[in-house]
Amino acid sequence: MKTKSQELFKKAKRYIPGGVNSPVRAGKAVGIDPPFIARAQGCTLWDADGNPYIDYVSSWGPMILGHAHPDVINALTNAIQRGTSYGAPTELEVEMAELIVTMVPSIDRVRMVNSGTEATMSAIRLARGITGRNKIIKFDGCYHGHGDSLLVEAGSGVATFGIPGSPGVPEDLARQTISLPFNNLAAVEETFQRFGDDIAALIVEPVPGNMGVVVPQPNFLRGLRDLTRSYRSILIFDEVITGFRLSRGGAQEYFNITPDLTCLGKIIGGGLPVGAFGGKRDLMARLAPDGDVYQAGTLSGNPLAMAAGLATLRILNQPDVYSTLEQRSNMFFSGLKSAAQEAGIPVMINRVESMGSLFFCDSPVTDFAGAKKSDAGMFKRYYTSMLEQGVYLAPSPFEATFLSLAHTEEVIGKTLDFAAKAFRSHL
Ligand code: KE4
Repeated sequence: MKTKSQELFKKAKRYIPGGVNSPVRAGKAVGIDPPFIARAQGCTLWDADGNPYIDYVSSWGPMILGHAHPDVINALTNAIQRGTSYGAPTELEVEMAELIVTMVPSIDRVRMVNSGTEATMSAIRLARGITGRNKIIKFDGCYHGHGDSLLVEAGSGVATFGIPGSPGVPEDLARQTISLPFNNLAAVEETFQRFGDDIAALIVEPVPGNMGVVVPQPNFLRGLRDLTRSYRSILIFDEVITGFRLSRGGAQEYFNITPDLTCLGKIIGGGLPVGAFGGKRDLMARLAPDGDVYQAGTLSGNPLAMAAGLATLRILNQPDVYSTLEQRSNMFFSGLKSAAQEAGIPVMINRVESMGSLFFCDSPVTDFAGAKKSDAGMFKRYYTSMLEQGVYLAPSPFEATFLSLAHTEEVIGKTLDFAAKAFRSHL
C-alpha cells in the first residue's frame, strides 16, 4: 500500500524534474522516497499521511524560531490585507534595511534580493565591478548557491584554476574561480602571491554548513582578512546560514572579523524567499541606480517577506535568545556524542552555537576532504533509523543540523533516546 507521500512523489515526477524544486530534497543520498510535508508548527512537521516528525532541518536554516511562530503569522496576516507586491519602495523595506544595518557590524548599506544565490551572485559582480579584476577564491565544500561563478570545483592541484561544477558552466568562467581547501591559510597565501593583482574577491562561509559543519581554525578567518586587505581584494562573508544564527551580528560579530561585503538569506525572510547583500557605504554606492554595477529584482523587498523577516529579527533581538539556543544546542550535540560513544560508534561532532554536524569517522573534520571520510553507509542507516522513529534530519551528510527556539529540553531528550536506539542498532 503506497503512502500518500509516495503517491505524491510519483505524481510530482510527472511535472517537476526529479519530483522536487531543489535537488537535495529528493533524498537520493539516503535512497528514500521523501516525505511530503503538509504542515508544521514549532519544531514539528507532519507529512501527507499525518505522521509527525521532530524537525532538525528547519527549512535548511530559516526557521530559527520554529515553524508558524505566532508573531510571524500575525505579521503576515496583517501585511497580506494590504496586498502582496507593489514593485515600488515601501516603508517595510526601510525598516528591514535599518534593522540589518543596526545588527550587522560591517553593513552601512544593504540591498534586498530573493535568495542566497542572488545575494552571492550580486556580491561577486559588485566586487569585480569595483576592483576591475576577474578572479575569485572560494573553498572546496563551501556552497554559495548555484550562480555560474560559484558552481566551480577545485582544479587538479592547490591554487589551480577551477573546473565547472556542473554542465552548463562555461570553462572560461570556471577558470576565473580558484577553489582551495578550507582552513589552509598557506594555500590562500600562495594563491595571492601568484594571482593577487587579479583577485577581485575571496568568498567564504565563515562557518561552512555545506560540507557538514566545519569550524574555522584559530586565525584562519583573521588570515583571510589580512591577505585580502594587503592585496586589495574584497572579502565576502557568505552569511546566508550563519547570519543571525551564530549571534545577532552573525559570524562576523561572533569571531570579531569585519568583511567588506556580507551575503544574507534564510533567517532574514522568516521562511519567505529573501536574500540580501550589504557592506560599507562606498562599496555599495557602486550599485545602480546611483552606481554603474547593475543588479535588480522584481520581488526584491517584497512586503510579505519583509513583514515575516522583521517579525523574526525582532524576536532574535530580545534578551536571552542566543544563550537559550546555545544551552539547548549543547544539550543536543553533547548528548549525541555520548550516545554514540556508549554504543561504540566512532563519531566526530562539529558545532558552533545552534548549527552542527555528526560525522561517522574517528579523526577530526577540518575540511571537505575530511568530511568525505565520514562513513556514508553508517550515515544512511542512522538517517533511516531516525526517520522511522520520527526525527527529520537533512538527507545528506554534507548538511547542517539546526536547533531552534522551539526545540525544548523535553523534545531534545526524546530525540537523544531515538538516537541512542539508532546507534545501538549497530549502524
Ligand atoms: P539559496 O539560493 O538556496 O536561497 O541560497 C544559496 C546558499 C548560499 N549560501 C549558503 C551558505 C547556503 O547554504 C545556501 C543554500 N543552502 C542550501 C543547503 N545548505 C539550501 C538547500 C537547497 O539547496 O535546497
